[in-house]
Amino acid sequence: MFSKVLIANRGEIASRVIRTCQKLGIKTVAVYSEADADSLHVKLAGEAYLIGKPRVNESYLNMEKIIEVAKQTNAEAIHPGYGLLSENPDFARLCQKEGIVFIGPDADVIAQMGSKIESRKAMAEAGVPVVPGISFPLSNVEEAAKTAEKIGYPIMLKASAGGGGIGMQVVHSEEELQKTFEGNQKRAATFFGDGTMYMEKYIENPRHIEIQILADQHGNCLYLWERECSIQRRHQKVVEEAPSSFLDDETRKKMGETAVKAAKHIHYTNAGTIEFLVDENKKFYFLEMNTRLQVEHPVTEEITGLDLVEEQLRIAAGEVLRYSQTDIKKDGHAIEARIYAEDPKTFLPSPGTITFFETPNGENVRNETAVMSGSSVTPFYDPMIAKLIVKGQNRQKAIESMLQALENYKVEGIKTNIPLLKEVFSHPEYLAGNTTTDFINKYLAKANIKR
Ligand code: MV4
Repeated sequence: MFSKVLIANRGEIASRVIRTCQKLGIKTVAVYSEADADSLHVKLAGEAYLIGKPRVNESYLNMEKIIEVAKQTNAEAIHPGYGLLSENPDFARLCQKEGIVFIGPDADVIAQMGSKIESRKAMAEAGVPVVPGISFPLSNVEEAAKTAEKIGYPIMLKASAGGGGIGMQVVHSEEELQKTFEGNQKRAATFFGDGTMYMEKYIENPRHIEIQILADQHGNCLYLWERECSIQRRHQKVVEEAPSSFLDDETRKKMGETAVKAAKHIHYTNAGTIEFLVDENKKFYFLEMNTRLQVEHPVTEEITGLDLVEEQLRIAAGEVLRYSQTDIKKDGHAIEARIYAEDPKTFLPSPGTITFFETPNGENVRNETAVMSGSSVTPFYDPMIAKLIVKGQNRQKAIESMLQALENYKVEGIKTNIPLLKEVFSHPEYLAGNTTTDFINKYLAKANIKR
């Protein structure tokens, strides 16, 4: 095992990784920007180094600077957390070149899964169901129109380098395609530096269900069940739960085994997530693979009893997975709510100083946060300030605990989405498990006005 690890991240996830390192007796090195000098991850780490100005381009995304700190402090490995450099193949490659272990998969696998077209190709090859569509770039609108005719409208136009819904559009007719193709191509080129477009059949009212996998460097791979992440707004997840109330055990097992087949085919290592779209008939289709630890990993930890960061560290250090598939338990129901510093009416970020902060406690309540009374929320970073995770014997009990915990959650000085969360967890359609990806728009759009 490593004796010292650098955490190339900030906020709650940096604190989360430090906590597991401490549990395992691993020394920790934090890096921070000028805006984060008083942050919790800086206090918790064994050592902490200022790496630059508040803007991520001048600090948390400065690969050379982070590598330099790792070398100076003799850190043997870097945990990238999520976001920032976590899915940057250049950073993974640079670590490797400099003799530092990147805690994640191989750089080439990150690059392969970072391209939607390449990942679709690999998955189809592996025998994993992908959404009907094409796995080659569309060179122009004429080719797009011909392809759409074959697939059948409605189709979804997507950017191969895409993320966050940018360059992505549902198209219902050839006329609409003629109007929108080039605009999406341009947006993709601007945002991602790559205007490569492809298309898929549009799946209506899907659910977003993802499978957590763990793969060691010795060919062993496990699935850790699923998370349902359908409650989201503008591609920003708001609520995640495990298990999904929509899946039956047969589909669950099939999806898990499919995810393992996918991971083995690409020689995946470390923790990863295979995202699927699941239609009304429970047919599932590969959507994307995330090659990092995810924000919502705690719900999986709660039902399996595993520490995913510990497993990541062990895998990266070359250990063999200590479990077989039948050892992976699935106990109870866990729900995560993301607490955002945002105006619940306009959904705009609400930066400022948190004058009072108190999280709910209780046996079934877990808080992941790096803010406290007196912390400031700056506009430089993601507005997610905390995650509230609850566990219950079943979904209903977990929802009850969640509502109670939200009632006891105190944040003053800035606005948060807590009022929205309360509405989600008291909504009859949520209670009934009708959690499709349009939930917030469909059921809470009107409520937004008065909130
Ligand atoms: C889709 C889809 C329907 N059909 N693809 C949204 C994020 C991007 N990475 C993929 N997304 C979607 N792809 C086809 N062929 C619907 C979505 C989608 C969605 C997916 C997961 C979670 C929330 C979503 C919200 C809107 C649209």
